[in-house]
Amino acid sequence: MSLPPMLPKSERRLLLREAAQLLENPGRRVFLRSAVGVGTLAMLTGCGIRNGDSAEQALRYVSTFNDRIQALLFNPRTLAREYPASMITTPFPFNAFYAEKDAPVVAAADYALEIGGKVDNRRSWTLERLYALPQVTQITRHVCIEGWSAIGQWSGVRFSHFLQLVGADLQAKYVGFRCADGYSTSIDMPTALHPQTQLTLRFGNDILPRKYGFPMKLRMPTKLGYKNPKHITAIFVTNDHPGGFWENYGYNWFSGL
Ligand SMILES: Nc1nc2c(c(=O)[nH]1)N[C@H]1C(S)=C(S)[C@@H](COP(=O)(O)O)O[C@H]1N2
Ligand SMILES: [Mo]
Repeated sequence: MSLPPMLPKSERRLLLREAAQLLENPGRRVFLRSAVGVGTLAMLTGCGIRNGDSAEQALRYVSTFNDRIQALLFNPRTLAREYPASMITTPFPFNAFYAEKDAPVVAAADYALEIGGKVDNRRSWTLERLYALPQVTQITRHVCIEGWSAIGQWSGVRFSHFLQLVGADLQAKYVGFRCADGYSTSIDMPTALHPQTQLTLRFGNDILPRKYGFPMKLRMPTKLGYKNPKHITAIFVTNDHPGGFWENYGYNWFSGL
């Protein structure tokens, strides 16, 4: 990739070195490997970067631009592939920012899912009420940015149905999630309304086990693993970009598959 002629050579070398360090981060590698990522970085470094701008800033521009492109390319009607039960991966991998033994212990009896932001009904949800909603099942592939994927079966409430039930403003831009382990993430409204986006209560034939996100997670076969929050305690609808645990470290926000 050629760097802008308006930067002095020493600056260019510095910028490249900073960029290389930033690209050690797998989230950034993924989006920059794509044609959109590389092309955009070249374009931005060619005409957008002024003397003194850091590589960090340049990459942030690229990532935000990339989010917009991905959102434009996202087709809310295209379904992710579903698999036969014979292809389910066992044992299904566990992943979190801590070891399996440290997964949060959430007491079913005290659980009350908080609803906030641009919704008509902020009443919290007990597990009993969530279990009573109509349930759907999917057998889909979960793809983790760390280089593994696995097929699993998840059941729960179609998220678009849930958003309608709470009277969410479906014109709002984002849905954010907070989790019992301090994790957080957020998604775009079109993905929230995608037919395979699921408020998951069961894994296989069991109640969602502790390690996989008891009592409730969001399952989306259209996004990378880290966009699928486990142990959700709060859901909010907003127009202010909420970010997320890994996203705030620079992982690409949209992360569509
Ligand atoms: N609350 C919470 N959700 C999370 C994570 C986490 O650390 N905490 N890790 C994410 C990542 S990176 C992956 S790959 C999946 C792993 O889900 P699994 O344990 O069901 O395989 O959970 C995602 N959701
Ligand atoms: Mo992941």
